[in-house]
Amino acid sequence: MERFKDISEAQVTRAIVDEFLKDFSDYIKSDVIVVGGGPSGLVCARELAKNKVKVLVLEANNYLGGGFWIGGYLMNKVTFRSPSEKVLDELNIPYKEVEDGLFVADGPHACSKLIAAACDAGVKIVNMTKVDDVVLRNSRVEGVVINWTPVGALPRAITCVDPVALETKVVVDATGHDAHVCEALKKRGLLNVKGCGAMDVASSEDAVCEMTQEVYPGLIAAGMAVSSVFGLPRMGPTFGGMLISGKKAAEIAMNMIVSEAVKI
Ligand code: 48F
Repeated sequence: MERFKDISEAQVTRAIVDEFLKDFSDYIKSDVIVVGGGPSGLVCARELAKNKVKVLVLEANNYLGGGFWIGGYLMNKVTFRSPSEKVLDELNIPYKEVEDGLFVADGPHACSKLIAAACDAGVKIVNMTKVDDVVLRNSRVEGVVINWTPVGALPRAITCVDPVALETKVVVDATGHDAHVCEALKKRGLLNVKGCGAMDVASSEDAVCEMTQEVYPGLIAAGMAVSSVFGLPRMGPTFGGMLISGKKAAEIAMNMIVSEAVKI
């Protein structure tokens, strides 16, 4: 059997530290920061990266995918309503039509394909990093304030750890039901976040896609964050609206970047 190359512990550590810091330093300024690596955030980031936009995904968890691994009730089948199967085709995600216009895919397969597609398109990802606040200048969101996720889990007595900030032209809040970035504006009375409404699958997905928009200068809401901001009905374990909302958010971000108004 062929022997593994002789590499020391120091070399392994240096490879990790050097490569991480090189990427991190490069993305202290970016075109778009997508907060949250669930289905809407990943689709949005992929679209942007495909269009050569410098995009960073910040994810609080170790793993990406948010609620996309599991459908409902801890069962790992995810559903999609027509016409969102077109996005599944684009991502080469296998699915089955169980009713006219209702499609089912395996959660792990769909989610891992989406993550891989985002990475393949050139999306940079920093995980275990929680967005705590926004950078706000001249009534515009121009960045995010971040800390390592574990810092928030430490006892208060030992958590005097200041965060750092990243600058960007556009922030996308794709943090799901929590609408965490929008909440940072709400607590200052700058944005109303209503909280999502009761479940109504039939109307929810059209509503979330229609209402995906810039909710405050420099800040776009995508996915379930849109439902939370505008009090739209929740949709439960059907994901087409998340994928298409992510695409729309990317389109809006592109337009914002090219518009003269965005200068940092
Ligand atoms: O919740 P999530 O999957 O959001 P989504 O893209 O999709 C919603 C569906 O999964 C489902 C649904 C409709 O089908 O009802 O719930 O809108 O993913 C949100 C991601 O954001 C991360 C979180 O860990 C998850 O991976 N996240 C949340 N808050 C923060 C964050 C934060 N403050 N900083 C960084 N990441």
